[in-house]
Amino acid sequence: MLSDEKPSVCVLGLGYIGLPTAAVIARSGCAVLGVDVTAHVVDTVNSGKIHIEEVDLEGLVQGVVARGTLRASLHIEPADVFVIAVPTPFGDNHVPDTSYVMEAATNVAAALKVGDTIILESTSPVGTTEKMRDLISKLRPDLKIPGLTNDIPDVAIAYCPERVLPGRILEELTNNDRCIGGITPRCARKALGFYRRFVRGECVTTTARAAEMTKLVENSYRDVNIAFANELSIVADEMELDVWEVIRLANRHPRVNILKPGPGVGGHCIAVDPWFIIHGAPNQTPLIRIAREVNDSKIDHVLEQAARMIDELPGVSVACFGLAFKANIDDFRESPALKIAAKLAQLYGGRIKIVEPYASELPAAFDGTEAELIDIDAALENCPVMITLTDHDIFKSIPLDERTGKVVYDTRGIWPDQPDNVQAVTGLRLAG
Ligand code: SAJ
Repeated sequence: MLSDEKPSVCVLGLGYIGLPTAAVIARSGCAVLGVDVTAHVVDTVNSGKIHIEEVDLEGLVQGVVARGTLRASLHIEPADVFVIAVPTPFGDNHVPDTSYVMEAATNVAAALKVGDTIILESTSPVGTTEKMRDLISKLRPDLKIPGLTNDIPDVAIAYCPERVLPGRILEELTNNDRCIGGITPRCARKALGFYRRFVRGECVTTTARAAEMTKLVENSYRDVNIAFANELSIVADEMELDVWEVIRLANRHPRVNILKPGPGVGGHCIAVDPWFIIHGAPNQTPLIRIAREVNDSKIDHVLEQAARMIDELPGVSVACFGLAFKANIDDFRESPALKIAAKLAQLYGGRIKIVEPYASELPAAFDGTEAELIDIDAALENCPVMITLTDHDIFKSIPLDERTGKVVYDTRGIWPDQPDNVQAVTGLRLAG
């Protein structure tokens, strides 16, 4: 392949990152094959549709599938560039599980030819790209592998983390800076040439290990900062202060920017990635570990407060606003909102009503409970108690006169105008 020719690309994993990535690469004119283990995902993509919710993604996928630059399959095929975007969950005791990455690398090894580039995008513990390289070397002894040969290697291997924010994926895929870590500088330069085809942000090269750590550090930085906000909210509850007002005032300082408290931290990234650093350096990470624990324990704090409020108002219906882990998306993975609402449903049965415009039915966590999915209007008509768990824009736009007289526990601070006689802040102001 000459450098000005468009490479053929194979993207392994068509999830929240892999599918948008495949579509954006296909838009740049490269022939892309998306590979996934789920037949439903493959069929959906091949029919020009998508199985996830993401702004503008369906139109893009429809276009590139219609043009023939993107197709999906259950099986890998030879390509010039392989991009691995499979999940890296953790197992028992928060030990990172890289088995999906290694499985993908095994499949790639079978399809590799001289001149190919393999790029890992999945969030991974430091050293994973080298492990992947070692596996490929074992499976393909006929190839000269970077870092293990004194000759010019036959293939390039690099790590390039995704950094996109759900809800803004397409824009951020194109415009964010990328950090590209090569097993060798030559590998990094090869991968750089590929990303420059579809990334407008700056692409910076480094080592694979530094790039792996950079990704983990970004999400841990956010987790630690959210933990600070969550701890403040618990302190404010104790001191009967409005945490939102305190944060607003403190943020007027030119060098202070406190994030927002909430019911806990969710999603498959920020609540997971810090454990990869902790696992790699357990004795050097007290701050990162405690931040994780503070954010996880915020769920229990909210549950306790909510239960106290509900117990003081026997018999009334309670509307939980939101199940998604963050605003304006349909993603319920690792969602504190979902965990809290499901626990309340177990405790209070049919008194609990769920308002979630991004769900067409209640998730499995509610099986066996009598909780019911209702719309915003029904909640405002029939539920004297309202608990906000997700800050969807549609909830924010409910005006004060529709909330007047309600008892509100607003864990997200979406209704700052809620009068004092109800629960306008994370803390409760119940009589006694
Ligand atoms: N949250 C708060 N308070 C805040 C901000 C967030 O409670 O002030 C909560 C959210 O409600 C949510 C969780 O934190 O439950 C995570 O949300 P998020 O918007 O901070 O992040 P994600 O998980 O959607 O995406 C993150 C991003 N990383 C950073 O901002 C450093 C994104 O850029 C990454 O690409 C993504 O993780 C990933 O895939 O790793």
